[in-house]
Parts: sequence; C-alpha cells; structure tokens
Amino acid sequence: METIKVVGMSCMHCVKSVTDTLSKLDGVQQVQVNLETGTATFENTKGLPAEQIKLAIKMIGFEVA
Ligand SMILES: [Cu+2]
Repeated sequence: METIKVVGMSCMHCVKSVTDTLSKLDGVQQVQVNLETGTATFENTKGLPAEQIKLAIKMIGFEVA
C-alpha cells in the first residue's frame, strides 16, 4: 500500500472526488481516503510514478504534500 497526503479536502465531496480520481488511474486499487488525516491510501499495482498520481490530484484542485 502507498499513502499520500492530500491537502485541501474539506468535506465528503472532496473525499469522493479524490477517491474517484485515484480509482480511475491505471492499476490503482483499494483506494481509501481519510478526511480527518487528509491521507489517501491505495494499492499501486502497476507502479505508477508519484508524479502522475500527483498530477491527477492537482487537476481536480488539491495538492499532494
Ligand atoms: Cu469538499
């Protein structure tokens, strides 16, 4: 599992957006986003580069710390 810190999530809609976006990435599975801790945990089965994941998050208006 990989865990990233997502900055800027304030409600469950944000959580859903981040969850959906991560889930659409190739090989990314079992996405769990936690609003309280501001983290997203997932299985990166195809070893996507961190930059690509970061960019996908950025495109929907959040930052990866
Ligand atoms: Cu929100």
